[in-house]
Amino acid sequence: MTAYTLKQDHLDAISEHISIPKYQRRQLKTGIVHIGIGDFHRGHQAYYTDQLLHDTSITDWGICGVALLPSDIKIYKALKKQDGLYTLMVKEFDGALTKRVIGSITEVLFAPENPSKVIKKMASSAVKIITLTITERGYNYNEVTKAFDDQNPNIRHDIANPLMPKTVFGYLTQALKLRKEKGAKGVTIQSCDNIQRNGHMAKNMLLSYVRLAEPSLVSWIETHVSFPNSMVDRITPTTTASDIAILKATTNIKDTCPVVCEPFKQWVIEDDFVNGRPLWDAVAARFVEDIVPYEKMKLSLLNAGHTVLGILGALLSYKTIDEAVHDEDLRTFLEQYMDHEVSPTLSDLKGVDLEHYKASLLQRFGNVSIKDQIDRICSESASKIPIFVLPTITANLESEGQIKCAALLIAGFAIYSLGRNEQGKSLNIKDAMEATLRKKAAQAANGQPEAFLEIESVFGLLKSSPSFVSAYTKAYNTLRTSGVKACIKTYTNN
Ligand code: CS2
Repeated sequence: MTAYTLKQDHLDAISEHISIPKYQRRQLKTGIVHIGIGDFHRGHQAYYTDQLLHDTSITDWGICGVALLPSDIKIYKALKKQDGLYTLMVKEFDGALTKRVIGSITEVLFAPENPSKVIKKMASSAVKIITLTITERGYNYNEVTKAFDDQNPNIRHDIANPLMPKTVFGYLTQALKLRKEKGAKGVTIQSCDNIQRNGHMAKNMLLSYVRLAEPSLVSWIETHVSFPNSMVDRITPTTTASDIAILKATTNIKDTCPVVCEPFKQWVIEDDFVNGRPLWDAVAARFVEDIVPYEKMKLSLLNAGHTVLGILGALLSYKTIDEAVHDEDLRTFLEQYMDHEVSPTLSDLKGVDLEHYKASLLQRFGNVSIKDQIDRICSESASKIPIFVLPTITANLESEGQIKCAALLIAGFAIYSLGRNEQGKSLNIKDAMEATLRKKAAQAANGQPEAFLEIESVFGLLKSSPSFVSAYTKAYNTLRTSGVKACIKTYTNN
């Protein structure tokens, strides 16, 4: 069978083996600029939009994908070569693979190569929405001061070089300034990141930047730009060489950047769009007035659940989330954490069957086909823990609720940060805070367990809570003396 590189001109040739976009891609107008064209965006928002373009005759919601960071060059080049096309490989529970070519990304730009092109694109009047998947760290929020980090060298760079920005804030500011000057309509900035009240976060951080860099723009933004909160959910493991090979072997497609994902997907969005929006609700996205309870549920159960399985699973030498959740002891421990520590903090959640949600998470984590990498989950834990786990601990400390499982998790993270698991194998710590984590973990192992809690940007003021410090120290010492298995067993037997 002749193999074809995935490209617009080859779509007909490959359509015998895979479902392809049937809509006229070349006629689509770019209505959305998306920053951050990684797997999460391409497995989720770009998929929903592709589905919508298929099901309707709408032509004004093509996506321009922007690769913002110099390190995004690889994905930019791959997508550029493929005319924005890529394959979505959905790994079903029964092992079946559903494949489809996604066509909603119709343009791709590499910001470091041509900043002014990106700014002009974001300012074009056809563009009505700018969406963001820039990761937890991308918001430049300082957990200690609870404010925008204006000392970040890239932020200082953008203030000094407004037309050659490096950060998302520099780009957005220039684009909004241009829109204002042209008298263009307002625009919606929609965060799709795993952050509680992600729209508020985007707005607050952007306005903080604008106050420093372009103060006269503040009031225009306040009246012309909306920032809906949204909850985005679909597990997208890192694509492996074997996924690419399977794709080639089962179709005649050479695709260097397919996305792998689970069948489940969910998108709940606050309906606050100043300049129109796609009918994503026609393809099962949900528009609601108040997103906060949904976000809280997802972040504190799914994402924190991943962190529990990831950190403790890594210490036990597991490589994938399904292996970790199929360990009976670990699963029971996770259930305890969810039932006794997270659920009580979600009492304002109405109209969602929490028990069903938790059960479905265990099933999703257990999907043996997707093999979600523990390395992926543990990466950047220092920015994930404050969002996924800390709010639960803080709420329980306030209400005198249970904190012992969370304390064990943090103690596990202190041991993980030593860089070796229980079998002495080295762990692949991928974290912007790696040096600090390792330093504090070493101090902890040297007879001062509480030293690890001094990393305020991760643990906030937990070090000043006597009940947390005591639960954490107890867990730390038990983990060190008895190991993860024995420790979680004692925690779940009581
Ligand atoms: C994961 C998320 O990165 C992580 O720690 O928990 O990427 C998770 O897979 C997605 O949020 C699922 O929607």
